[in-house]
Amino acid sequence: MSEKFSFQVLAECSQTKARAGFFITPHGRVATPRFMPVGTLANVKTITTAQLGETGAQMVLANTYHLHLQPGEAIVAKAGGLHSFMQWHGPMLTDSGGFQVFSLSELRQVTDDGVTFRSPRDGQVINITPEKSIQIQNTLGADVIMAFDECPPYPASREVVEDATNRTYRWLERCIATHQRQDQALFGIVQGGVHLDLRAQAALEVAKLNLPGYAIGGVSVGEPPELIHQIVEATVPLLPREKPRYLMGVGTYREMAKAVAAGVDLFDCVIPTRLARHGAALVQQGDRWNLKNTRFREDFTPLDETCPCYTCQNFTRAYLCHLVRSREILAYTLLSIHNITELIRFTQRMREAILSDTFATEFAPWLTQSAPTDS
Ligand code: PRF
Ligand code: ZN
Repeated sequence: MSEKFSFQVLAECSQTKARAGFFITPHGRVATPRFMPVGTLANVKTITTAQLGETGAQMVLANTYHLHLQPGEAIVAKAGGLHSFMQWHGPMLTDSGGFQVFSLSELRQVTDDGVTFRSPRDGQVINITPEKSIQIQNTLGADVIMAFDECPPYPASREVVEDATNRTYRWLERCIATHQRQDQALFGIVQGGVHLDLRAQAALEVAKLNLPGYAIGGVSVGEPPELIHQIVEATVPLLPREKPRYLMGVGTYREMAKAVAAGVDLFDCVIPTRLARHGAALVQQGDRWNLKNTRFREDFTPLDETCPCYTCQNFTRAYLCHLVRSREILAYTLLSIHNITELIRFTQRMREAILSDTFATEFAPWLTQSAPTDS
């Protein structure tokens, strides 16, 4: 494992805890900080893998929970694994299914053994344990696989959060014991809800296991954004400097900027593709434009003059407005390409600013902002 994965810190900001680096995987390196697009079912919704490559994406996510239900990991393995199945030849990460079982399934029951739930597809009763999640992820074959965790809802009683945090740790030990492949890196996940003492306990315990990377889970589940930052700022310093840190499910400008300032390297979120499917574009400064708006009907300028994406290089706001109003599928494709490019560019700009040690001044407007403008 040690030769196949490494994390190099290239530069550290002199005024914040931000760092720029490279996360090296068997399918290539990821320049950090970086946003990772979500390809739940081995595709990023409405765009082709070739288009995905042109957005600047380096590492792409897929989901254990969804792929286990359809088409099943055996079929992905027969195709030669996830990379070959979806023809993405760069780094990939699979989420463990823990979070998705909790957010998507009905009638779920959690015990120390694992989670039992009814498949939303066909009502079949399914059981996923930490061992099963790792076996599925070993079969799918992403470069990074995630520990099977329990993400408590918000709000939840302290007792519920404490139980979930402790169970997540016991599950992590079982994930480590099950994990077989040397060409896959297993990341641990820190839970702990909004309780900073539980976060600290979980971070210290997980950090001791000497894993190739660490994630902060259980945030952005409905709590006020200020709490996200308190949690991130309390957790990150307890994680080793020389390993990548991944903040799960966060992808708004302000939250990413503040997390980068605290020392986070990787992000994922469905926001860019979900907004696209609602006819919305992410524009600089974190604004969201609804392209259906009549103000765009005769606007023959690109969405963003400074954006290098296929959409902005070729089409006008008027064209996008027309496609959205006509509910053409191409609208969602073109907006997804732009929105993903835009979020990756934002993280790339942070990286460049860290490398030239201008991050703290250049991103000060985001770092000092208290009210969210984009969530
Ligand atoms: N755990 C896992 N995946 C996740 C989360 C988590 O807590 C979150 C929380 N924002 C997003 N995705 N396994
Ligand atoms: Zn664009």
